Amino acid sequence: MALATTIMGDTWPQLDALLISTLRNAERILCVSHVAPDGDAIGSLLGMGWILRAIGKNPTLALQDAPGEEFSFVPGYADIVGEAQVTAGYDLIVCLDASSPDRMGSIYRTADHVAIPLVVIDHHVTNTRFGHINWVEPGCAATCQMLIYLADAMQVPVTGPIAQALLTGLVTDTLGFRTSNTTARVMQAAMRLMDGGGNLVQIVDWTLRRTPFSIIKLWGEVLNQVQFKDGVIWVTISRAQRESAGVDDKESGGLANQLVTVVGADISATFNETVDTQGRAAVECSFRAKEGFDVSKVAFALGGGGHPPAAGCTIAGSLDEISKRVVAELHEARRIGTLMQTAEQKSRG
Ligand SMILES: [Mn+2]
Repeated sequence: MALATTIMGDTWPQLDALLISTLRNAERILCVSHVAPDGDAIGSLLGMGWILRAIGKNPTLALQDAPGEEFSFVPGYADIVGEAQVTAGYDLIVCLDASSPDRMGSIYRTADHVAIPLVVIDHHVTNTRFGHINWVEPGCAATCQMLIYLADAMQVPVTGPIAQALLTGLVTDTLGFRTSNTTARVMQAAMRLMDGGGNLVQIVDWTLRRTPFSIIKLWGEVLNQVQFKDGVIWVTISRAQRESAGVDDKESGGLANQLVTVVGADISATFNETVDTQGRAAVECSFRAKEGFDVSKVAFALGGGGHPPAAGCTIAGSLDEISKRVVAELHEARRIGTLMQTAEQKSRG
């Protein structure tokens, strides 16, 4: 596949013939989603697996990091394999919900896989179009929403395990249909998945209404050091604090989601002390923004990615140094958002 093809918003579904024929003609398919997998990563990976099985394929579904136990209710969860079970012998790789190739982590091995056609299916506005076929729909609230339209185009009914897997990603990426990208089309998609057997109550109970006690202890540790200035609220989480609370590396229980609900906060951030792939000190940054503010540009400029209301990145350096530097960027993003809102109000009179 010499020419890269990018399928975007309005051109769908006219250009989908190449995508569909590529999927239909492949025999040995590797599906992969992103490191630190969330509900949309796992839901789109498993949903794609079920769609491909419906057309007679037997794909390998792989993730670098083992999916959380809170997703064990999703049909096909036990079929997900790790790096060790990934070979070089595929004729197609399908990458789901990942905005850049590094997000596939150790599953994508350039030496083994670079010659294999790569299909990218993603809804992140920051997607770098790193596949041979790139289908990127920033207008969709989840990659799982895109897979409903893919199933339609392939005449695969969105029922049973497909419905449950796809509804999981739609519910988790919209935080239970509450994010600003929850359009009427998202609700129509959800209704179709529920009609097809998706169990909304089960998904909400297992994924959203669920906080490990260790997370509550961690919040207790860190929240007395929370800082709030000029519409930006942030907190740092050290490895020592995580250890004392008994919380795994990188886990913060979605604290940035909680912080952005603070009255007067337009942008929130958590800074999680960690080590990068080379073993150097690094900080995992997670950003959230209220409607009208954009944290995806900040994350992308720092080597990460995401959406205007939710984005993140990992940067080498110390917790103190990185948080200071990034908070300055967030204040700038907040200033730009405020200016744009003022301009919009003026133009409306
Ligand atoms: Mn997603």
